[in-house]
Amino acid sequence: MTNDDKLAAFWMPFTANRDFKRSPRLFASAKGIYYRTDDDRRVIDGTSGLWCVNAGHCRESIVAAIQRQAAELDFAGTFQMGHPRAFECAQRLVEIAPPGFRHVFFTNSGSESVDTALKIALGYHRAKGNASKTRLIGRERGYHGVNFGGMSVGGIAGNRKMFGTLLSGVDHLRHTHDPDRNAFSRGEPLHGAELADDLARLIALHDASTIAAVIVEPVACSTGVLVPPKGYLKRLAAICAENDILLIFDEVITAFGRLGTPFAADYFGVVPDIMTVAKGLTNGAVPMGAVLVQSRIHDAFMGGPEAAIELAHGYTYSGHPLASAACIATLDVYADEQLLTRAATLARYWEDSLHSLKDKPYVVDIRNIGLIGAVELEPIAGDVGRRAHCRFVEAFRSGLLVRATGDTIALAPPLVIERQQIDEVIDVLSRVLDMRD
Ligand code: PXG
Repeated sequence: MTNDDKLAAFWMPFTANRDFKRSPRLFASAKGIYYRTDDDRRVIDGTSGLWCVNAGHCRESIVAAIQRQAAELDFAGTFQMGHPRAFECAQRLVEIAPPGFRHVFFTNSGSESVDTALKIALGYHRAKGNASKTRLIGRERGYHGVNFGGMSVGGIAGNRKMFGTLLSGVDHLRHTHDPDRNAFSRGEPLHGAELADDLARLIALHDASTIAAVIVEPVACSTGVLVPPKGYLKRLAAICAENDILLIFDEVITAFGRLGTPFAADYFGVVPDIMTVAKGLTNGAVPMGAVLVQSRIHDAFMGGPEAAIELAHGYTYSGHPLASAACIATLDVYADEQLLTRAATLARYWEDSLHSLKDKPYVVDIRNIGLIGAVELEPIAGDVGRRAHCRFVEAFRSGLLVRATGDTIALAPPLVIERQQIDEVIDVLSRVLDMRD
């Protein structure tokens, strides 16, 4: 069998399949912040897998919890039945969530969390007697997964254009990226809080009585790491509150310590109505997502007959035993090693290290917050994305995993990274950025 034959069957997600299968990049194992490739090279994980392995790879206690659970209770549904781990898992999440988040709905991914959150928002207004509040507002350049709801409120053209008319009744805020005023900002950019007033424009256009919810990523990561301007999220939250519009924070990447606080909501001092999470929820070890809701949202559904199902929504694997066990073990590791706040102690070092790359060829911007970083390169005219992709491939060959999105190189190392390992990441990246084309 040729390489091509062996790899043909798996239609890979978000991948240039033909290009990949001509020269594949395969990992065979991982430990801590390092992967090993199938040809036994060591690669530093500069992206926590896909922004999910916050505590580092193959943590023994998480592995053991999954193994134990698989042997004890492999599956039990959570439709009109239950098993203790899912309840424990929800309770543990509520304990670390910002004030007022007392209820958790389980899903299996970020995309499912987003679609669930949008449905809860619609159901909430209907339950409150405001059935005309159905419009959903996303933001340009937002990424909320790939299901129809998330894709519709998402704002990345390439992810939308092939798939028809999407959901109706959706509009988008302007994105917040303003390199003319904010290039090379350290942390939150100074300029652009007024972009939150774009919501007032949409309210003037559609009327608040038709708008159910606004969904944003506190930090828009997939689109190339756009850090919100100082004051922007507070202003957005105030406009939502004044107009009875639910604010959904999509925290699929930002939750579980990425910014140096348990949730981005804590970092920005904004309490949304709903939060979506996934990824770091189980340290990436078993697929799981969740939607955290404020009590008043949950309670609005609880008014009907007690024997009636309050929310006609859920997944076969909502609160799956293996995922629940992985989640509990993950939250234990986060607590024992204080990982939910560790990024705060490294953020300044990370920031200084990243910004040392400022004068490398083609670099037009560097952005950072918590343990997230981005180096944006000037695109090759007529070939957007190629420059960053080439550096991604070269970084992998040189022993560093990064993400390339457009012409931005994104980084988000595991929260257990040490300073000298940050130096290692920056060293490799620095050499890769010296590439000329
Ligand atoms: N919301 C946000 C904010 C995300 O970042 C999703 C929803 C969807 O999650 P699932 O689990 O359905 O993939 C995401 C996922 C990247 C990258 O490198 C980002 C994501 C996934 C894969 C790659 O930018 N984000």
